[in-house]
Amino acid sequence: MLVVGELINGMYKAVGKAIEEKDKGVIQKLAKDQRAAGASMLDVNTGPYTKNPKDAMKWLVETIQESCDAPLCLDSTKADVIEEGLKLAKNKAMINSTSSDDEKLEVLVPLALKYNASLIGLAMGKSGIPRDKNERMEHAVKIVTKCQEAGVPMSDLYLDPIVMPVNVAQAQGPEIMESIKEFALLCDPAPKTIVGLSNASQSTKERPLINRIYLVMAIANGLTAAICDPLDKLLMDAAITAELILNKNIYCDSFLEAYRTK
Ligand code: THG
Repeated sequence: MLVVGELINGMYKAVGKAIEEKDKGVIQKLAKDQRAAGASMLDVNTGPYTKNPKDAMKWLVETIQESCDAPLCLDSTKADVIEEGLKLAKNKAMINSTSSDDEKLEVLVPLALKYNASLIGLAMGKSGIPRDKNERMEHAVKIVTKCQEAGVPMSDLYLDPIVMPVNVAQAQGPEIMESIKEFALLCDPAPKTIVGLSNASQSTKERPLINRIYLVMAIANGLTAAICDPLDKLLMDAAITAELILNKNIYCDSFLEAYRTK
């Protein structure tokens, strides 16, 4: 599974403060620690309160790339903020994200092609958060079709069912699991799938437990990538073990170590 480290996000108080004060040390430590813990990519999100998100994105990308060579997942609701990151990214980047909204697709699909970036497609449109699996499928079909027409390979498309907190949207759990399974059936070769895992446990008392079980269940339904906290070692161990049981990786007694060495 592709692990995208979630910790460089202005939503976290310490990160928001580091962005404001241009404190490189905080960001570079988060980048290195997440890499060392097994993140293949790093999510980069300036957070909701940044006054100048374009400058913040530029500073974050430069700061991260001074300290490590991780590919970046550029996370913003604004296309111009994402492009600021794309211009600077040294490795193949990921665009986080488009929705099925035409205005979004018309800007972000060409951007993915221009920079040879992969693209996250949120299964939602203008009308907001999807209510069930059928709505998610409708949005996903629209995104897949648009990408196929434009020539974005399905191996570069990550469909996101939009994970909702289990405490306020408990009924969405099964809808989301089913969506992950059915996204992969939309075409052949199949698009990939991704979730923002920590959404699931927001404002709950058992965050690590919910995240770990949620991730294992999503993997069992075919999930191929997750934006999550790689510093939660038990979460990472759970993901590696789930993939062992699904025969996605080599069999041996020291499979955790073997996976990490690889
Ligand atoms: N899909 C996609 N991208 C995403 C999301 C998604 N990017 C953002 C988010 N969702 C995934 N990343 C996070 C990062 C942090 C948290 C949740 C999801 C989180 N933060 C603490 C909180 O809100 O309780 C912050 C607490 C603090 O201040 O320390 O939970 O779904 N494509």
